[in-house]
Amino acid sequence: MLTPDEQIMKAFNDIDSDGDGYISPSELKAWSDANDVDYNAFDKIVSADRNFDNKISAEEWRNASLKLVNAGVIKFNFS
Ligand SMILES: [Ca+2]
Ligand SMILES: [Ca+2]
Repeated sequence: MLTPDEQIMKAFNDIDSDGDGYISPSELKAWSDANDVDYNAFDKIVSADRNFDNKISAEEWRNASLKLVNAGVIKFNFS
């Protein structure tokens, strides 16, 4: 069983499909569609792109999604 933190970072690597170390909105949308996740649930994560470069770094991803996971808004199901 992975910890929430490990799941979040595994998700980051999955979603970063081009492997550039950042999640783009289009990568997040593609992953949400493929995994039957509501893209709108990630609104807060997209807006967590604090330097507004349209790329979500691992740190931006981790901080925002950990809050959402803890609040029960999103859930990752990696074993
Ligand atoms: Ca990427
Ligand atoms: Ca950013």
